[in-house]
Amino acid sequence: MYSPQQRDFISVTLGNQAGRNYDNSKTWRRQSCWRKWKQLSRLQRSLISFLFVFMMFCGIAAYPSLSEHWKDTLYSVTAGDAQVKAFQDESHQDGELKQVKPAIVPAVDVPLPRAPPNTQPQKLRRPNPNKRGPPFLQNRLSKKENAEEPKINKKENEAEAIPNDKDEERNNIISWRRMEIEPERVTAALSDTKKEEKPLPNTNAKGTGALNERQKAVIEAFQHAWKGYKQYAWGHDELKPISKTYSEWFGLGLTLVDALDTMWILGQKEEFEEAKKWVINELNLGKNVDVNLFETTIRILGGLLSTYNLTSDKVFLDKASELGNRLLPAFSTPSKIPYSDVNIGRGTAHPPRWTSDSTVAEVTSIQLEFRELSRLTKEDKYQTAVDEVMKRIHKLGGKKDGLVPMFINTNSGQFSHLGVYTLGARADSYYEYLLKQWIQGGRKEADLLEDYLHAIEGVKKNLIRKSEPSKLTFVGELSHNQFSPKMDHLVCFLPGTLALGAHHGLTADHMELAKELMETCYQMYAQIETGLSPEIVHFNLSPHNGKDVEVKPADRHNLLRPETVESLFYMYRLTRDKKYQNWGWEILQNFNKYTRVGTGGYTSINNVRSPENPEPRDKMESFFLGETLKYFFLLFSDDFNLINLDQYIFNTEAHVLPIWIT
Ligand code: DMJ
Repeated sequence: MYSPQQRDFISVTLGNQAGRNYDNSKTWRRQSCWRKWKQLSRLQRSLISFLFVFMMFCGIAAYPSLSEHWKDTLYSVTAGDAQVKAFQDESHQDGELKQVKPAIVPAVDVPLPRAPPNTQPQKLRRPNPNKRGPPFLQNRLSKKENAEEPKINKKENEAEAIPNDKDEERNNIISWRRMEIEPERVTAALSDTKKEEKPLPNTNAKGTGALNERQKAVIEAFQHAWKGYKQYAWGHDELKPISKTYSEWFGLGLTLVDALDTMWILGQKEEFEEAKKWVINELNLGKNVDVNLFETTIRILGGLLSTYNLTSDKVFLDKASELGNRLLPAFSTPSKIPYSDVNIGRGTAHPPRWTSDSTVAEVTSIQLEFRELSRLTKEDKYQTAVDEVMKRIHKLGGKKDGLVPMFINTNSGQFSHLGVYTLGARADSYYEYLLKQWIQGGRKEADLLEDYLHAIEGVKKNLIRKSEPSKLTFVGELSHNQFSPKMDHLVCFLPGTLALGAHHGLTADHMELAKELMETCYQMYAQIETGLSPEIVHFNLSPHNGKDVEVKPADRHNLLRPETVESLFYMYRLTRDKKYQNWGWEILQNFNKYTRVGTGGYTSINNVRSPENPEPRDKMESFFLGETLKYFFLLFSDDFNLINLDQYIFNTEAHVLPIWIT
């Protein structure tokens, strides 16, 4: 039992003495303390002395870090005060006091490097999962208002802000086998963005002011296409506008999801809301179905991520991460090169039935989406899986001057069917994604840039020729050292990609090549009877033949593909030459003339050489809404802030992803 007399601790009472008036006299305090001290036992006095010395010692030891902390606290409170005050002022405006925001530590703006300064692995800038709003908005907020943003180490930022001579040198010119990246060639738009505070980028037509006639024509075309889809194919993959029914590929509402961000950009609010409800209530990602990893990634995952980035509506991110998880089994292969097909319901993956190969373009054109998913979810696994593919392909033998074969084996991890090189089907977007990943990551990943530059040199050396008689520059193919003057319409992504690279600081001759190839892609439409390009053309190399462009009977179809319009969009944005808009306008009119179906929708056609009977194929591909119409709309817009190319990149299905601010 505890007895009040028995004390196993020392009590020191320093309070006022009862009954004595407190007069705050120093003499009284001195005398009183001394008396108290004398009354203490020796043990008590020693202990107090020891405690006193100990505390002094601790105080001296802790002084440096405490003073830092005090400085920081003072800094943050001071900086935050201005904003708290501003908020309080604002709060009072409507006459009532609102809750004051907590003190805010201002984040420091880290400039986007002008050239790839190092080869360090890319660090993701993790967003706060609870934060909403398009990425640029988030970055702006983080500067001023985001109290949860981790405080950036001041010293680190000072070091970045004041580069030493060597850093400056590295930032100015990077050599790659005698090739120079010249930052001064970065177009005015990029430099301007750094200098002045630009308004928030517009992400839909509502923010752009008046629409011009051509943009209105695109909206009308979209509404017509959507009308057919809604009436005859709602929730299914593709519209068959002639037979007024639908076709199913994966059973995931491919057209609907592919078109979400187009609706947003075109300002089709009602349609967007309706489609969003379908995504929430009907989109079943757990169904027992084999899907193609690449197509599902670029169209559905890309579509969901893009829509999330534009709208900040978390429902799209949730769906995207569910899909990302369901696609991951594709990467469980002996070589880490993913299988082409995955059953999203069962979580099993496999190559196509006839081979254990995957297509090179397919395994190297899923990176932008998986990397962005990692950034948004803070889960590394998506990025790790796709980065591994790029690392392996970077090191792989079997390339020719940076050009890759079309197939890769999922068991051995080696290229297969060596000796055929093309920028068309099965390889195209490998090149596109090298550049775009480099841009997405803040232009730091040197291997990507090196592979891209090497490949473009390989294209120039092995695949570029001029046709006769008009000397159109085109990209042919190489098969076991034999040149073929065959060019897929798919290759028409290249002028846009080259121009984008030049805009981000690569050499000016990329832009020159882009201009020449753009002219060629336009001629692939202009020289054809319907004014629409066939799927594949063969260029004439003989000075004695009359025409530059030849079309084989099997290649006369047009699938409403986007690549030429896509490149026209980049070329107009980056050169401001109106001829690109005019060329696009001609093409849109020809789509309306030969592919529009009266009852709703557009159809691919079998014969671009027959204006009398273009032979409708009865299918509207999802990319017509996801890509072609979106690029038309952006091409005709003179608001260069509508999906600003310094803040966003497009995936290969025209879905909008942010460039990371690193
Ligand atoms: C789209 O799915 C993508 O653009 C892909 O990169 C190539 N094929 C179609 C459009 O032609």
